[in-house]
Amino acid sequence: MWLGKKIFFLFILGFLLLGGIPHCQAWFRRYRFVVREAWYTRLCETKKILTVNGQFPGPTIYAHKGETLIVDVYNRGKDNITLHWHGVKLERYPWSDGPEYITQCPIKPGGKFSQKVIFSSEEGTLFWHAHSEWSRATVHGAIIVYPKYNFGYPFPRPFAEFPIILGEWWKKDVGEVLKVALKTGGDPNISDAFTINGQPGDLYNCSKPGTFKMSVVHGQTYLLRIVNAALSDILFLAVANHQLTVVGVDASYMKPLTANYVTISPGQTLDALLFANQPPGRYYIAARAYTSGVNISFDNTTTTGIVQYYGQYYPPSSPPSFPPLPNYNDTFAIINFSSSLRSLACKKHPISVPLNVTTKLISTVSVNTFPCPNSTCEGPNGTRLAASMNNISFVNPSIDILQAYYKGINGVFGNQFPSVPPLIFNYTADYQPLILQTPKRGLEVKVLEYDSDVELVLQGTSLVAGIEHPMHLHGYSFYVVGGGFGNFDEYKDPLSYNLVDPPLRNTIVVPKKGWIAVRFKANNPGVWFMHCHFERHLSWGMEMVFIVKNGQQSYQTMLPPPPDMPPC
Ligand SMILES: *[C@@H]1O[C@H](CO)[C@@H](O)[C@H](O)[C@H]1NC(C)=O
Ligand SMILES: *[C@@H]1O[C@H](CO)[C@@H](O)[C@H](O)[C@H]1NC(C)=O
Ligand SMILES: *[C@@H]1O[C@H](CO)[C@@H](O)[C@H](O)[C@H]1NC(C)=O
Ligand SMILES: *[C@@H]1O[C@H](CO)[C@@H](O)[C@H](O)[C@H]1NC(C)=O
Ligand SMILES: *[C@@H]1O[C@H](CO)[C@@H](O)[C@H](O)[C@H]1NC(C)=O
Ligand SMILES: *[C@@H]1O[C@H](CO)[C@@H](O)[C@H](O)[C@H]1NC(C)=O
Ligand SMILES: *[C@@H]1O[C@H](CO)[C@@H](O)[C@H](O)[C@H]1NC(C)=O
Ligand SMILES: *[C@@H]1O[C@H](CO)[C@@H](O)[C@H](O)[C@H]1NC(C)=O
Ligand SMILES: *[C@@H]1O[C@H](CO)[C@@H](O)[C@H](O)[C@H]1NC(C)=O
Ligand SMILES: *[C@@H]1O[C@H](CO)[C@@H](O)[C@H](O)[C@H]1NC(C)=O
Ligand SMILES: *[C@@H]1O[C@H](CO)[C@@H](O)[C@H](O)[C@H]1NC(C)=O
Ligand SMILES: *[C@@H]1O[C@H](CO)[C@@H](O)[C@H](O)[C@H]1NC(C)=O
Ligand SMILES: [Cu+2]
Repeated sequence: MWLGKKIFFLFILGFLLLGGIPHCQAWFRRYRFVVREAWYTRLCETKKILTVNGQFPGPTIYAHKGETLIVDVYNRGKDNITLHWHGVKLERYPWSDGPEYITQCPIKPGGKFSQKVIFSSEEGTLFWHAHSEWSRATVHGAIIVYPKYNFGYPFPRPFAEFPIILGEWWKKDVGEVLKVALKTGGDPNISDAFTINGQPGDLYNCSKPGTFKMSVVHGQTYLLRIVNAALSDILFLAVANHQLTVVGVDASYMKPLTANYVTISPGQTLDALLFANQPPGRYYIAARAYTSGVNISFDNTTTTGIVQYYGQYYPPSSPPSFPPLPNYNDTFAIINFSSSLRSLACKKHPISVPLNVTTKLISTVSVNTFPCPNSTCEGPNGTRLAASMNNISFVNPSIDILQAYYKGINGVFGNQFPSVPPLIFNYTADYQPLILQTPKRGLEVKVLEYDSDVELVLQGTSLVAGIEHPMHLHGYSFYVVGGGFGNFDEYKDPLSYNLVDPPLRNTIVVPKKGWIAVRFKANNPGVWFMHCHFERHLSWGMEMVFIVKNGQQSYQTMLPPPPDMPPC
């Protein structure tokens, strides 16, 4: 500790002597992220994957609440790349946000971009990931945001913490999987394994030696920082003989929720306490998919890690016990868990749910199809699979929307994203007329006035294949005030909203044939992406963009761009 302080002091002294801090520029902690390929062996096969610093999962970023960091991103790979700080609001600074062609053009091979990551209200676990095509399959890592210095957690201080990063592994190159799917118009190949901290675990071939193990001391409490970085599946996770107490989601604290299992969708994060209070031994952590899709193939394998107690116990060689997990199709298990989450909503951790909504929006989220010449595509009935919000299947521009907006370049995007579905129909009916199935292609944003109080209802539809959608909003967290099955009823349903202690999240699962209502105050000016966090749905067009205008005051306006924005 002392040595560390001395070295730090000498460093600062040297820094000042060697020219000092540049004029008017604060000093920030920096991370060096080199995006490059590396060889990895999983499931008995060796292949090249894209990584950051050769690591899979990538390096963990540590911050304290309210801190600003700089990540110097070097692209030493063969393809364009962008990086996104998932759940970090980046107040007034969308320039670092990362989604390709939304807030920046990609970092080309050989290029570099120094991304300023501005933390504000986030506290808990988040993650960072690539935001171009499917590269986030292997380019991701945890972000851990500690309380401010000299502040504690709103729960007993854990003895130690472990990131639990859930991922998905394809034996084939993921870029190739996407390319083939987009070419044929069919469903992309399912993954070959799920992973915990990069390892498939004992139940897969050739995987036993690498299985992730966390060693615990009997009687102590551990904080699991769980991230779902998978591309295609909502997951159930449980630990044999142990319950988990969820204390935070999406870097926002929750009232403690003790459960036998947790559910987590792609894009979501959970902070959960594990009490090492069982007889010393070895216990499996296991995770596998949930799906409501009928006749949709999915990866039904199970990834495992091991909780192993320090000390001696017999027989040490017996296999660890296995936790019960809900059935693959147990919708109740998913809904019951996520609707049991409640914000702390106390004096120290107050909430501010918008009560006087000024902007009401409703958007459908649908899987769709486009016709193919001679019905030669591999989607249903020879069509090409697609997806949409309010019947618009999003088309990427060739220069990023943020730049176009900031510089006033016309013709890049339209501002006519509809506030309500363009056609009222029975969204959740068992059978839908084929004529409704084909969306429009377009690029329309929704412009929001600064400080408007927004309510957004996301309505799932049963077009093509009704399935759930984990919807993620950049630049904001939102309060999840309501949700249900069937069609949203604008008169009846708001009566049962939770405006007292709704969970604050950045990603929420719209249930199959159901809806979700969220609220947020549009007080972060910029260009902010909203999309399904199932990667195939994103590739098919299930996304839209909010432009939040500047406010009147200088502290309510977007900051200027950095000098090194990647050129288009
Ligand atoms: C997709 O899966 C099929 C059948 O298992 C396999 O033959 C094909 O090589 C896979 N293609 C890609 C790109 O993963
Ligand atoms: C493991 O390998 C065996 C033999 O090659 C094969 O039959 C089996 O399907 C594999 N299991 C998994 C989970 O891949
Ligand atoms: C629903 O979840 C709560 C909180 O985890 C739990 O107490 C309750 O038993 C669950 N209900 C059912 C029927 O599983
Ligand atoms: C699912 O597939 C089976 C066999 O192909 C078929 O008989 C059944 O009708 C399908 N169900 C639905 C809901 O599409
Ligand atoms: C997983 O899916 C495969 C292929 O559909 C099937 O053969 C297998 O029985 C399933 N396994 C489990 C555990 O459901
Ligand atoms: C879920 O799967 C089980 C076992 O495969 C089946 O018996 C049950 O009918 C399914 N439930 C629903 C709601 O599809
Ligand atoms: C709600 O908003 C409207 C429109 O901005 C405003 O006229 C009204 O006074 C507000 N009501 C409350 C209680 O804030
Ligand atoms: C579609 O089918 C017609 C008649 O079989 C054929 O003449 C035409 O070349 C086909 N077009 C394409 C794009 O395959
Ligand atoms: C498939 O296409 C044919 C011809 O356009 C149509 O009659 C039929 O209803 C379609 N079926 C489905 C399930 O889309
Ligand atoms: C919508 O479809 C559902 C499921 O088929 C049905 O129960 C409901 O009555 C329909 N609603 C209306 C208004 O037609
Ligand atoms: C979407 O727009 C297309 C083209 O205008 C139309 O044919 C289709 O019926 C619309 N579908 C819905 C669900 O609004
Ligand atoms: C990489 O990004 C540049 C800049 O936007 C673009 O011109 C180029 O087409 C991209 N390359 C690929 C393969 O997408
Ligand atoms: Cu989706």
